[in-house]
Amino acid sequence: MIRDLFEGDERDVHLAPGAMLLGGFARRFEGPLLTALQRVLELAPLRQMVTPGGHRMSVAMTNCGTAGWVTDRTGYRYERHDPQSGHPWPPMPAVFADLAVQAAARAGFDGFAPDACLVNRYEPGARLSLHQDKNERDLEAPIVSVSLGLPAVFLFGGLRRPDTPHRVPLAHGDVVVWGGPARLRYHGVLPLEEGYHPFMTGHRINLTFRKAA
Ligand code: MD3
Ligand code: FE
Repeated sequence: MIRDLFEGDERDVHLAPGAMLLGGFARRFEGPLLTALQRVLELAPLRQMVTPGGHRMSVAMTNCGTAGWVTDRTGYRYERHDPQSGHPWPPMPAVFADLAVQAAARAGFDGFAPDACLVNRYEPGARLSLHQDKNERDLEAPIVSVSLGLPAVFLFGGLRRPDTPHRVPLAHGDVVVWGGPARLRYHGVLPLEEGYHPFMTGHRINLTFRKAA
């Protein structure tokens, strides 16, 4: 596979108008990123939230930053406090913000100022069905996503739910910037396959940086 020939290198791949894959971009932040992530998870533990339809999500989530994405029986929204603890979400670590801002700039979005970082943890079998991200107030700002640990197959659809999605493999250290005409495209993640990754044994973590408020 072409991908294997480039393993370890950084590649910028234009996926669609407004969507750019920065292959391996997060690797240079790896150590400090993991340390900062562990601290966030201590302050705001991962939890499986419930959708408005009453389903428990297979992906476990938490947040850092001044706003955090939550779902419960009353709907999807951003909240300034962790509903589980009543405390504000942990502050966004500097290394998180640096990574997101640098990736956005590299993809052509200067001045990205994320105030929310959603942390998603996938165990084998966990998946995310096709959806749009539209709870953010400012849809002009891009979303920056960072994949860590086990690889996943990302589904990249169109602006209408029935549009057949493309399958994009995402590996450890890959960063994708979604903005402009790609910002409201449907997307999801296929069920995670079992595996071992030295950085995150047995699971995948995805960070998504957003301007929510
Ligand atoms: C394309 N997370 O948290 S990140 C999500 O891997 C989410 O955990 C996935 O979708 C994950 O909402 C995918 C990639 C992503 C994020 C936002 C997008 C792709 C996007 C917004 C518009 C188009
Ligand atoms: Fe999403």
